[in-house]
Amino acid sequence: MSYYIGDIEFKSQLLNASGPKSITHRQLLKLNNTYGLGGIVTKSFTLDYKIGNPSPNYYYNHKTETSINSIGLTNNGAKYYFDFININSYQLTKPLFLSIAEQNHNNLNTIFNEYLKNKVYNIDMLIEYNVSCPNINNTNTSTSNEKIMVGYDIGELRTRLQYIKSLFSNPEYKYIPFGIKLPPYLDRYQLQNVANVINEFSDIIRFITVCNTMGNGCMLDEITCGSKISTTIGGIGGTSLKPIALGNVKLLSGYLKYDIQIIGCGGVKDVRDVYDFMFAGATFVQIGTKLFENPDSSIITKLYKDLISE
Ligand code: RRO
Repeated sequence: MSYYIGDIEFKSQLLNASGPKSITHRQLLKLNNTYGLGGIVTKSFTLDYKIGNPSPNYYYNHKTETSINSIGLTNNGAKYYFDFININSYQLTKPLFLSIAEQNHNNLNTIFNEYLKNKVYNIDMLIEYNVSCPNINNTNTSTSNEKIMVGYDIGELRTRLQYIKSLFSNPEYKYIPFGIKLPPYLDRYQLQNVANVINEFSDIIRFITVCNTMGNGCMLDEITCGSKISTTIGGIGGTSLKPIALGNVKLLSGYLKYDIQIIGCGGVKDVRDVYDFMFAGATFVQIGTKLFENPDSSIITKLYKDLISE
């Protein structure tokens, strides 16, 4: 069975979520070689390399199957990810989502130009624009430039998309399969407004990923009562996020124009979860927390085999 975003074909609806095991060339190649994974998503990157937050910046609670992270956008910079494509083009077998979290307009333009320069025609490259990282401005390591997250700022979201659309007026850009990764929304009016903005830009938005981790979480150690992560506050993923992600997918699938594909993300660990997201309106799902917890990525292969044997 095949799944599509535009005319890009995927052999499976399972994708990794940006972040876990997707920072280095080696990790990305491993994802490419994971049987059952339909496409690869890179760690969100910026034009320039970012070191991220000090460790510990990730913690997983086994009892609740819930994670917290404040990785802090650790990435090797755009050139590194375009190099990955060029060096490995002969062996990449799956569509590749470049997850971009660049906030600066000029830098974004540079990354889009690099995309065109590096487009290798035998590889399908999509762009997942991340407007929902909970760990950029609001950790206790940042003291200035505090700003509302773009995904929660309807005006800024529209401005960003207008800018990106202006880039698409270059005929070459028209062929970029573009989508955005949204944060979880707890307010229905806000969700409707976001859906309206996405519909306004349905000429460039081919897919949305719903959703990123839920920001402003905190997990404390049972004995010391100290924070499990160095920044105290971080994004919550895994099982605790699933009902919110599912509700967001359900509502957005009702509000959005039908040709915008939805990628569900939040607490996917078994076949039931994949079906839940499909029933809610998603075509694809991403696996984040469970992949972090699964050193050899065998969860993806198992999930795929379970799905095709149903
Ligand atoms: O790197 C991170 O801290 C991070 C990112 Br960019 C994101 O989009 N979501 C998340 O939970 N962590």
